Amino acid sequence: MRTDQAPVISRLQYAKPAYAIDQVTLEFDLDPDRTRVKNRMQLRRLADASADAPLLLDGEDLTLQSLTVDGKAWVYAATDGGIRLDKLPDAFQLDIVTACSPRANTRLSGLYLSGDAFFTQCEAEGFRRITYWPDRPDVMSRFTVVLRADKAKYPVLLSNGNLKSQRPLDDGRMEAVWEDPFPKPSYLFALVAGRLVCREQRIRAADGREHLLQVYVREGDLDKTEHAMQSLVHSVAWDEQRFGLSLDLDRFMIVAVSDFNMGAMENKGLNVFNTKYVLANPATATDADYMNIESVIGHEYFHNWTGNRITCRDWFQLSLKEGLTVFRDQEFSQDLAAQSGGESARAVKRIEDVRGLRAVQFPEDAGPMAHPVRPDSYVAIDNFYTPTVYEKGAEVVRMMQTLVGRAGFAAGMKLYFARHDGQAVTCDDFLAAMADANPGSALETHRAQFSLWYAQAGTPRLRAAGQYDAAARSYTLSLTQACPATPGQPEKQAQIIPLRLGLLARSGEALSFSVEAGARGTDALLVLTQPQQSFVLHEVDAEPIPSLLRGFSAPVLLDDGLSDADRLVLLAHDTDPFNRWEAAQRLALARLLPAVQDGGLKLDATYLDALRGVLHDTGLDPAFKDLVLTLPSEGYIAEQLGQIDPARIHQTRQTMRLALAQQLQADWEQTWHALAPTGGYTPDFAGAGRRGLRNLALSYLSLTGDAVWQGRAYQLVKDADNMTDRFDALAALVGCRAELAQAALERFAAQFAHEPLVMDKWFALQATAPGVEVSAIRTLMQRPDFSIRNPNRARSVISTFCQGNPGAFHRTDGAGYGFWAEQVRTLDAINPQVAARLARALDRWRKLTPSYAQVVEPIMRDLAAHPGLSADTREILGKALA
Ligand code: B3K
Ligand code: ZN
Repeated sequence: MRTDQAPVISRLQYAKPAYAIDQVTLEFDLDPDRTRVKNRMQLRRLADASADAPLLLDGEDLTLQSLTVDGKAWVYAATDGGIRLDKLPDAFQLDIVTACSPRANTRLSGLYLSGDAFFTQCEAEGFRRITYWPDRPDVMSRFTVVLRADKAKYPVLLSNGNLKSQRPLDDGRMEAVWEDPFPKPSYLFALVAGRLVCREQRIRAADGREHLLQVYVREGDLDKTEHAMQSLVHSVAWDEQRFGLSLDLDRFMIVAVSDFNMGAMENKGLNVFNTKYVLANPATATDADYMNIESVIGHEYFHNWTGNRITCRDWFQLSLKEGLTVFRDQEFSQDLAAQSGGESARAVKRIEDVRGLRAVQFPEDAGPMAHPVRPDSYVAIDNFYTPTVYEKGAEVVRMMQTLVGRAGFAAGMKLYFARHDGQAVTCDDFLAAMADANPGSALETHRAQFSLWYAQAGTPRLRAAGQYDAAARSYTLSLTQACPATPGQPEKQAQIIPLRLGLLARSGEALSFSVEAGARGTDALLVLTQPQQSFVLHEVDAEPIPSLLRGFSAPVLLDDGLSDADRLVLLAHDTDPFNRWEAAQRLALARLLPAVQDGGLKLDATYLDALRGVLHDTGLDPAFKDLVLTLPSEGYIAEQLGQIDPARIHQTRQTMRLALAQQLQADWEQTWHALAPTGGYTPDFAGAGRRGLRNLALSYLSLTGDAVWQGRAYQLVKDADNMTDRFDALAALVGCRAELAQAALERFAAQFAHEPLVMDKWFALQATAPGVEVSAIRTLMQRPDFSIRNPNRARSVISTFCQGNPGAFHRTDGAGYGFWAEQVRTLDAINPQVAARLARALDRWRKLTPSYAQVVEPIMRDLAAHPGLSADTREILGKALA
């Protein structure tokens, strides 16, 4: 058990393991209250370990029944969090028998129950809750797993790898034996046992090998598995085509579980998924759900190579697998979107990813939890599955690709596998492979500087200023970079920043230019390496408007010094869709920010005309228009301000939404009619884009208070043939506090009472309602279908309110904060991982204006002083209050 004084683990303390476990056989006698685990390991002391090196085994919440070395009882000593064995032979067999209680395991880490079935979650440190083991990713072993359980209750028995045998036992139980041919770290172990059904498909891969793909769900959910299976088939094909990486197992299984701490888990050959990222049919899932399923299935599948075949040496290297795999799933989704929606679909996907990065990672990088992509220390590693490790980590990998090109990146991946397949390695090893495969590239030349992206926390700020010399036909771009101090890192060094850019004439035409003599074009990549650096662009025929950081070529905050007029040109004409969207965001911020500070929002005709221009541009995808016409989120607006008054931000944004609704009413109406569905529902890029924009129109039109439009929304809640339209219509009514909202909510709940994932949306929608009171949140939590033990349901109400509804959560009377503290405490006793995530809702309280901050502080200090809080939650609160 972790104690109050849980130690800080430092990256530089890394020491190699002293023993290897070449082979292990685990025998499980599965029982909800007392599962017995017989663990037989073949160990050998490693060559560079000293002869008296102890063997350290982790163990948590286990009852130890017996322990023998080569068949003889052996003395062991208890350590903080496990046991230690001394005076061991060079090579030996270690047998350990333990018991654990899956039913008592409310943390959902280790072996636990969901409904009547058994599931495991071992990453990062759950395996130690199953058996004693050196629970660290650099110990890789070959696993054989024997599962025994009551045949009637647990007819399906699954583990990693290949099924070797299955037979009924005399006592009414069933036994299954699984063997994983690949050595793996303990965090990739999994077992599942229960009443499950599966969709299966056989595929023949490009190399001719046959594979069996299976998606396991509870009875009754089989009609929601087709999209998951299709996504898996696409994932297998994509990794072969793009990176030449094929499936290395005969059988690949996905299992859906409704009690799960996060999205999904890449256990070797047996991925376990939150039902949210598997189950979908048009009646229950939205377009966004379909998209997310595709991307999470891709993500977990891609881990098979980037994570499983090559894994992390220690948990500080987490981004080695996560940043790289997020990059891969982003590329996968872009490629798939482009197959059906062309290049503009790719851009839409990129904009969505950047929007996500800015919404969650930038704030993290600017707050008390700021940490490098490769952190230097942690108390609870589960607290470091963060947007920085994942999303910023993916941007770092993307910059490598930008610097060496797509072919160069593929060559780097090849070298990475040639060097490290089967090993547990570091972020440096990945960077080295990329650089070595691309001699002479900027990445290779500046490799040491590039590694600062892994080492330095904080979002670099980039300032750009341009000067045109008409006589010389040259444009000089002066760039300055600086990175703010973050906890433990007062000083920063200049980083390498790839900056893609183009130039536009005032008329909107792309201007060509050359960076070096000879190569004239309309787009170029500059590589900034100095704190201050100027670049001269030649052969520029007119004073340009620069379009900088195209495609968001680096995860930085850019001050481009452009005027409103410049941005209007970019919005109307930039050939880079990302920067067109970015121009719209900045134009909106230029109107929102002064209004948050001084009140009095003014929307000028030029701005409105520009939006109109986008809305009616037949050359643009509806999905892109949807992004352009959606205002920056309250969180993103807050990030632009020194001090945050969440209520004012909310009111100002609502005022601007209402103004856009009213001033563009005719345009919204036209959009709504023009995008009427033409056929049945398919969740493809084009269809989703049309629905997205049409439903955005509906939400604006409902906001005007017009009874006709609210009536139309109600009608859709009643009769839409798909969940996207039904739910968006419900959200439109709830979002404008329409009188019809209550009736619509009730009708919806009655219809979907037996669909937990749909009800999660229903709960979440009410938790984000403008102005919702804490008492209404408590009422939701009193419903019989609310359970704080189910992470999806707890998050749908509690986290959504505390993290997704800043306008209602932050109140100067502290009602929201008191509720938050109470829920963190309750959840912490049940499931520290979920509690610690919720604790982060207020980690940036110091940025709030004093009227809020003064109220938060005592509540947070009081919570932090509560004895018995988990190390996870304590770490978050400690950093927030430091
Ligand atoms: N690797 C898992 C995350 C495990 C989280 C443990 N707290 C899912 C993923 O990133 O693919
Ligand atoms: Zn991952």
